[in-house]
Amino acid sequence: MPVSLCGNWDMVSNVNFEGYMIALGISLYTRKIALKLKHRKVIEQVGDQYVVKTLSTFRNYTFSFRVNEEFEEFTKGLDLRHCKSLVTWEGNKLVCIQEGEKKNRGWSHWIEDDKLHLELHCEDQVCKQVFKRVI
Ligand code: YOG
Repeated sequence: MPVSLCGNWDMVSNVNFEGYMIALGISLYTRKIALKLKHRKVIEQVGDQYVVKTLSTFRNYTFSFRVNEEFEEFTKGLDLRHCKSLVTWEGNKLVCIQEGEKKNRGWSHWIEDDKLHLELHCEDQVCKQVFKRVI
């Protein structure tokens, strides 16, 4: 059984978020605002259903899924795209593939050294985020 990702997590680093946003076609104006944000990740699990919230002072993004079950994702408040998404466990990593207009889009979450790690990728861009646990 993989280690639980559940909890409240605050961003401590965010490498190449700019490149990731450019790959998603986010405007310069929005990128300037988004780059300054510290995201909070709230991950909850009820039965086999996960709820992942990404919170910030600018916008929030919440979605839920069941592992191994494809779902329709709409990235409301983000790049406003529809994806067919699938989340699976690959070893200790929770891996999401977001199939849609953008090639090679997805993310993976894992815990390392008591920190929550997130790698976001789109086309040839990789963004690496690290979060520390908060109460
Ligand atoms: O995490 O998808 O935990 O989906 C990625 C934003 C910025 C809005 C943030 C708001 C991509 C403006 C979500 C940031 C750029 C820029 C806080 C990361 C789009 C718009 C919401 C993410 C996964 C895995 C959950």
